[in-house]
Amino acid sequence: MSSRPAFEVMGIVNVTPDSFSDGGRYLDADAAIAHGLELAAQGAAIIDVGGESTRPGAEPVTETEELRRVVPVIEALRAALPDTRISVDTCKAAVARAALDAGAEIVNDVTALRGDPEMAALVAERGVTVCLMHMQGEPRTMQDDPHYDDVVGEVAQFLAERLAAAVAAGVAAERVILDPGIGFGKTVDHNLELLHRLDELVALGRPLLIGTSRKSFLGRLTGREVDDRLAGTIATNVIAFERGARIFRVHDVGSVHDALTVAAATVAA
Ligand code: PMM
Repeated sequence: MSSRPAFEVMGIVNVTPDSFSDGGRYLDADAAIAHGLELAAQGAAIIDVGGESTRPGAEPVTETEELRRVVPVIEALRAALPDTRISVDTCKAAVARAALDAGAEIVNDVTALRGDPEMAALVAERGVTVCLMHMQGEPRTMQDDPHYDDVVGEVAQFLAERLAAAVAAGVAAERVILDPGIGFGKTVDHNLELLHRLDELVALGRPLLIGTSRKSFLGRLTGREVDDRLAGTIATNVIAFERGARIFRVHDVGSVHDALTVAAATVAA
């Protein structure tokens, strides 16, 4: 029983008016902080705090506004949760820098260090962990007509290249998490193919993060609205775990943590 494969649940706190499933719910700092505390109590090892929505069609947010949204939340969570890691979901180096100063220790950059020319140097200099995610296109237009000849091969190649670029910029390879970016410039079939062949991404040798939580492909498969996609979220996370993913970015931390605890126990049995 003691050799159970480890997993970590990353709980999502979106301090945004327009994220697709929880937009507007935690825009107020106190509500966001209370939500982060609740997710930690439910078993989140990491709390991911974001101040800019990356939903398809989302408009960019100014640096000042993003800082205003995330920094007080990170400061308060850091003070209240000494055993929980905090990550900042941003592609702006200035926001990442302020978040790290406020106590975050992971940078979750959905542009995989391509969005801001100063981001790679910042991550290298601070020696922090970075999540590099695949995205085809940019949030405003990424779902217009995504196309791949071989989605898994192309995502794997992209992640390998971004890992190499990070290392070339001075980031330790051991500090890198990789993420195929479910829903970022991908059709339903692309997302399913990535989940089906996840082992090809695990072979890149870095921990894999998966974010399927409440995403639209689950709605397309089940006919469920965004607040009613927990079963699909659990199914995809358990399958991703079984295929080698190790970090699970979700809104419904308690339920997914329970599901992964059971999945991990069966793997070890
Ligand atoms: N998905 C969203 C935002 N940030 N970060 C990573 N690393 N992986 C993801 O899949 C991901 C992300 C969009 O979901 P949200 O609007 O519910 O936060």
